[in-house]
This record gives sequence, C-alpha cells and structure tokens, in this order.
Amino acid sequence: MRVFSGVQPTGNIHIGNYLGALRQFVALQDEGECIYCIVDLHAITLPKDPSELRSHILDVAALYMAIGLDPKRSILFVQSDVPGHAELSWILTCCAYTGELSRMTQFKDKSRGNESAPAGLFLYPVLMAADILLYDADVVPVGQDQKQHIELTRDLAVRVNNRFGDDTLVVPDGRFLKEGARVMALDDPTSKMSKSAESEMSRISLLDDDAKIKKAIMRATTDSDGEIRYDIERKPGISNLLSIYGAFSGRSVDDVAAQYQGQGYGSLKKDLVEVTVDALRPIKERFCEIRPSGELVDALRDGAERANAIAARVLARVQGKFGLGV
Ligand code: AQP
Repeated sequence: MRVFSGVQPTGNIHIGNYLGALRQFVALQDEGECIYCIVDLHAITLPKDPSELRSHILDVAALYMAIGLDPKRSILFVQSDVPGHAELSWILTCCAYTGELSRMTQFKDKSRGNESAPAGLFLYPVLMAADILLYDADVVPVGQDQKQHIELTRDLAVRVNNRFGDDTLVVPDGRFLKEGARVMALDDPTSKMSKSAESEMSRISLLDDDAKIKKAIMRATTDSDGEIRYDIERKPGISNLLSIYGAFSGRSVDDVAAQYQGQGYGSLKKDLVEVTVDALRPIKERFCEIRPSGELVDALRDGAERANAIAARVLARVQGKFGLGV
C-alpha cells in the first residue's frame, strides 16, 4: 500500500492539522510505504513573503519529524523539489472541467467571488490531484475538509483511465479519522481551525507556549446553557472542546462528556488545557532539537531524490499515454 499526503507551509501547524490528518501519517508508517510532502506550490496560491515561506517549509519539515515521521522509513520532501508535480498538474488541468472546479467549496470560500482572485486558487485542486496521482498512491490521509478534493482526484483518475486504460492512473481512497477529523476555530466554532485565520486565539499551534494554549482554551467560545454534551448543531463550542479532548486522550467524546456531567464549563476547559499541554510538550522538545540541525535539510534532499525517482516513472507513463514528447 502506498500512502501520500501533504501539508501547506502557510504557517505553524495547528492541532486541527495534527488531529485531523498528521496523527494518521505517523500510524500509517506501520502499514505501507509513506510519502509526505510539504506542498509549497500550494502555499503560493495566495501571496507569501519569500523568507517567511522558506522558514515555514523548514518548520513543517521539522514538525513532521517531531511528531514521529522517520525520514528513513517515509519519504519526506518539498513539493517544488520534484518538477513532476507541476507537469502532471498541467496534463490534468486539460482533463478537468471549469464547472467542477467552480463548485469546489474551498475555492468559493477563499476567492469570495473576487474576480482578481489568483487563477492558482482555482486550479489548486488539480495540483492536489497531481500530487497524489504522481505517486500511484492508494491511500490519502487527510482531514474532512479535503473530502471534496479527494473526490475530484478520483474523478480525474477515472476520467483519464476511461480514455487511456486502467493501467494509466491509480484511483486513490481518502482516509479520514472519526475523532478530531474536523477541528473548529476556538473563537468561532462554526468555522474550521485554520493556519491563516487572522486571530491567534482561533487556533492552537503545535509550537504555542503553555500560556498561549491556556489563554486560547479558557477564552474559547461556548454557550450559556451550562450543559456539557456533544451536539454539533446546538452546542458547537462545547462539542469542539469535547472532540479535541477525546482525540488527545484517545477517548470517545461521549466518555469525556459523561465525566463532566453536572460540572461547569470551567473545569472541562481547565482539564483540556492540561491534556493539550501534555500532548504538545514532547513534540515541542523534539522540534527544538531537529529544527537547527543540518540533518533536516539532508533528509529533505534525500527525500526529494527518492520522490523524483517514483514521480519520473509515473509521469513518463502518463506522458506516453497522452502521446507527449518524442
Ligand atoms: N480544522 C481542521 N480540522 C481537521 N483537519 C484539518 N486540516 C486542516 N485544517 C483542519 C487538515 O490538515 C491537513 C493539512 O492541511 P493544509 O495545510 O494542507 O491545508 P488546509 O486544509 O487549507 O489547512 P489550513 O490550516 O486551513 O491552512 P490555510 O489556512 O493555509 O488554508 C489536511 O489534510 C487538512 O484536511
């Protein structure tokens, strides 16, 4: 089984990225050949400061390793170091329909109907499809927010295969977690937690210090009925806190909710601070060792070489089917 996934270096990885997707990356190392990318080409769909981008690329790489990804077992690399991503993306762009791309909810959210939204934002899902299909990936561990993009990837693979034969592209499956698959913003539990949201209080980054973690959780938006139960529709704030608690402690949300029956929101929040601080401490400690070490860049270079070898084979196969080149 081959596994592929990626993270955008658009800021510090937050607990939504971690609980929704990255936790699975680590576990999947025992199940198959894993390829994990830092998708910097996706990060420039909206303007980025170059030195900040470079620094975020290395931060994400160090966090990959800090959460337990082993560069010897998994291939860890930076997307722009493998030219095949952009090349396959163009081929797939020629197979994608403008109608299906206009229906992508992430494009609608980020462009908000703005005529001068970059075309890269519109084509982002095709690049994501290319990222996955370039490695003949069978499984793609991602958060719930990527479900629509995975469907498009499958549709494109099937469309290409219908034209050129089933041996052209592998049709991948998304792998979604149940607990923590969609972590919501702490200050607005109706929107998803996001790296690029303006307010720092909306998220907890894996590198946040204990005081910031405490502040964000204790200030998290809840409701006024005082009852601790999981009900996303009526109680999105409390449900989000229960879900984060459950995911970090390996317990079900119902189990956590039962423990806090009859208690105030303050005690749930206080304990959640402790659970979160304890979960993030070892990650932060490993990050501080890995980030300044030269091994980080060596691991990414080695990863890019291994990724390129696989990507070149798949790309040549696809180009051949399309009749490209001599
Ligand atoms: N709130 C979330 N809950 C659960 N999973 C999430 N993911 C993102 N946000 C949540 C999952 O994390 C992985 C990496 O995401 P990404 O960096 O590639 O892109 P994104 O989904 O656009 O993440 P952000 O944090 O919202 O970044 P910005 O603000 O830059 O757009 C993906 O598997 C994603 O599903």
